[in-house]
Amino acid sequence: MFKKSDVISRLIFVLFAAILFLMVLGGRLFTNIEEDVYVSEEENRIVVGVSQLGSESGWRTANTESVQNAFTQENGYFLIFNNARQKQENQIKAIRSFISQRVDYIVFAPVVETGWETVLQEAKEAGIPVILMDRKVDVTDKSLYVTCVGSDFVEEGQRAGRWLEKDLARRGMDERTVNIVILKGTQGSSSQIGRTIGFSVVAANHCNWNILEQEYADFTSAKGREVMEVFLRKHPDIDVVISQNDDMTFGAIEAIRDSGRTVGIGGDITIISFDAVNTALKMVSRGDINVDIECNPNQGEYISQVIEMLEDGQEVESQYYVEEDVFTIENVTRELIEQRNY
Ligand code: GYE
Repeated sequence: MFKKSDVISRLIFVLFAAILFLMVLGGRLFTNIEEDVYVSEEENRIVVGVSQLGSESGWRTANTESVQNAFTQENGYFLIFNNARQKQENQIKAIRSFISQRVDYIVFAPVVETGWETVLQEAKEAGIPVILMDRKVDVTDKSLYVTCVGSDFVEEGQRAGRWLEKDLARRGMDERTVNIVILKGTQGSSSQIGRTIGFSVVAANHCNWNILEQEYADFTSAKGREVMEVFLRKHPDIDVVISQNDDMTFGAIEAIRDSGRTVGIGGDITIISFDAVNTALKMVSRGDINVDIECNPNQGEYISQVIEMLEDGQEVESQYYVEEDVFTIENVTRELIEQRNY
């Protein structure tokens, strides 16, 4: 037989166990509800997979920041970002992973123009719209992407050519032989291809423009310096350097100065650059870079506007160009330099 006190203590134990069990169960239920709320909040966000091609230049860093600032949680987005480190295969892997995660949109800056058909076809079959950022792809089926947001690179190249035309005329050098070297960006990239075409269209009108050599320098400062050193050794009489981005320009200017020559306004070698990042604009204001053809990296905002239009069911155009200017010592102001945060 049990003692009365034994029965009571057993009853208390059972009661405690029951309370504990209910607390745990209640906790579980509560957590589940919390998770459900979290998941449905995620579901309301627009999930964007961004494949950035790399981080080779100051321009690229600014482009990445622009995307990260546009696709924030506060703006209603969930961003999955991948940096491909200049490798097309990494971009293809990233896009495949976005497809398997069933993102709502794929945004990508293709490192080169060719070789995208298969992966873009996979995105299309999965029903995921693709928006091209900065550079373009060379595919016959234009339905493989919705639109492109970026720069008119041929126009940028022509702007460089037109500036040189005017500058030579102003200095009375439009008849004399002008020796030019070109530092080109990543081989096969839209910015390299477009800027090269644009400049050569203008150069074709001037038989005195003598293009000594053009070489790829990958849009990096180190490679720009290396290639420029080779140019300087081979050609003692360079008049003009066309450098397809600011980072290569920085390296090239170092090489020129090391060789004992001077750059910029009144110098031995005229410098034509592209991008117009903060450091380069300062060099324009000092006369070290003669002209900088602006390339606008702030594309995140434009892309989110395109996504909003698509969400509303509106038609979008096949191409959106960002606004860009040309900077020389005449129009680079202190305010502009202060405002340029890249
Ligand atoms: O000019 C360069 C970058 O494709 C416009 O890529 C872009 C170019 C830019 O590395 O700095």
